[in-house]
Parts: sequence; C-alpha cells; structure tokens
Amino acid sequence: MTMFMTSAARAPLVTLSLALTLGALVALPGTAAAHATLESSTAAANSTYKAVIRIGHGCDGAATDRLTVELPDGVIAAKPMPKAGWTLATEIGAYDKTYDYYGTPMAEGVRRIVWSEGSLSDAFYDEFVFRARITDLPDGTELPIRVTQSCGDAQVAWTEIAAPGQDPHDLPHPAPVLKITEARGGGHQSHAASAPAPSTVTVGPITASKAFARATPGAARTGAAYVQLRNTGDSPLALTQIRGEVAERIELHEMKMEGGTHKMRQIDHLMIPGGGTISLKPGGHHVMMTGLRRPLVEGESFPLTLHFDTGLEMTVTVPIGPVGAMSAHSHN
Ligand SMILES: [Cu+2]
Repeated sequence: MTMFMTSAARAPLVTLSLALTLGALVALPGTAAAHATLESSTAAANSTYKAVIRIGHGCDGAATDRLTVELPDGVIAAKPMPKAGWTLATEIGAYDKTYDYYGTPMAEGVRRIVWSEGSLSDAFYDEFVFRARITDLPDGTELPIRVTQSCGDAQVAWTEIAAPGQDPHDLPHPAPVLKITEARGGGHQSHAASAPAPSTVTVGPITASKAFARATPGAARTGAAYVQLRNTGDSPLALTQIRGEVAERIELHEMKMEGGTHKMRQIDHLMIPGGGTISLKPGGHHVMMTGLRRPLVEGESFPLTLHFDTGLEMTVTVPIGPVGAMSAHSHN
C-alpha cells in the first residue's frame, strides 16, 4: 500500500493546493454542516490515544454504509475497535520513518481503517473508535485525521485541511484535527522510548518490582510475564486488570495442581493483603499474553499497566529475559 507516499501527504499539515485537490474529491457539495468530529481533539505526545470519531448524519439523507479513516504520520500501532454489524479491515503501509516502539523498531503498520457493510441511518448517530500510539511529536502539532463517509455511491470526504492562517470552520468538509500537547511528565501516560526502565515502581500503597518476561521462541504468539507486588497499605487491594499494547489479550492466570498436572486458568482478580506481598512467578500466578504483536526478544522490554480495584493504576516496564523452561506451563 503506497498511497500515502507522496511527500506532501507526509507533512502534518499539507499545503492549500493539496487541500483544494482533496476538496475536489467531495462528491456531495450540498451536505449539511454537521461534521465528522473527534470526541477528544487533543492528545499528549508519547501517549496512547483513543480516537472516537463521531458521525452525526448520513450523506444528504442516505444511510452511511462505509467509513474510511486515514492515519497521519506520527500515529502508529493503531488498533481499531470492531463494531457489531460492520466489517472491519485495515490497510498496512510504510510509516514516514522508523519509529522506536517500546524498544522495537517499527517501520510500518496500519495506515487506513475501513468499517464497511454496515448501515447507519441518517437519523442516527454513531461512533467509530481506534486506539493508537502518538509518537514524540512537537507540542502544538496538528494532525488531520481524514475521514470518508460513504453511502452507497455517494460520499462525503471530511478531508479538507486548513491552510496556514485559514480558519478550518471556513472549510465545507474539514478533516477532524488532533492537536498534540506536551508529553505529560512522570505520569503513567508518558513512556518516552528513551526513558530508562525503572526496576521498581511505587504508586500509592503498591510497589511493583522484579518484573520480567521470558523471550518467546520461534513464532510463538503466547508469552507470560511476572512481577512482585507489595502492598504497604492496611487495606487489601485487588489487581483486576492488566493492559498493554504487547498482545491482543492480556489475562491474569493462576496455576493449580490438578490430578498430578499443572493446570492454569484465568482469574478475574488477585488479592494483595494489606502489608502483604504477592509474587507472580513461573509455576504460579502469571500475566498471560496471547496474540503477541511481535516476538518477545531478550534484552528488550515492554510496558504493562496494572489496574487495581481502587482505581489505582501503574505502568511497569517488563524486561525480557532469556527463553526459559516453560514445562510447567500447560496451555489449555
Ligand atoms: Cu497462563
């Protein structure tokens, strides 16, 4: 897929002449002024951004059956959310450069998302969602996210981009614009790729330490991660969810002896008593990662965000150690 390779299209803001060219693609000049918009139009550099694209009407009264979203440069590792009743497809293409994605070079990825074969009546409203990594973009960068709405043969292209000094409100079909703000310092949202990996993280009463994962052999798409959690508070805390970009599914598992063999199963939380320490370790509780996006390579690391029942969350950098013996680990 090379349709994004023209040099003008690579710039965060394209020139007026390109904006006019894109404007000429609009098939329905008389469309009402309700726009395709972003629920949240700002995002921090070096953060994960959840884009919610709001579609408030069809194409001149016709129902929308297809929505195409083009991802600008600097927005990587995108992952769209499927919608019931719609077919979801992505197109992979080269990025404008190779990005450092948590220590892994990433030169290509999703550049276009298409939800199709659905039906959104002109009378109704709906939202289309994707998540992506906002890279180390300068404060104030404006990223147009071009959205094309199709209704059978008709189309409305929300792809126009304001020229420098031009008010986007003057455009009949402005592309939704995402404005980049400064990376938040110190918070869990900030994962500058160059930041040193802390071995111990404390948030509130919880201290996480000794995190590690094992490198995955060959084409294995399943991995496990471990961490020690100490609760210095008086009240018990429950680890309820673990999130990360490293894999499609991340679950909390326990290992039990059953009829002489180790069996593992998913658990929905893990209690850490007040003043207590719980170790996730091989042969015991572990973080199960299935659908790994890329092999876990020894010497690299990736972040996991731990969510607790009190709303507390913390991001732990998980260094990847050598491929270890996993014989106790039966995946069923
Ligand atoms: Cu497991």
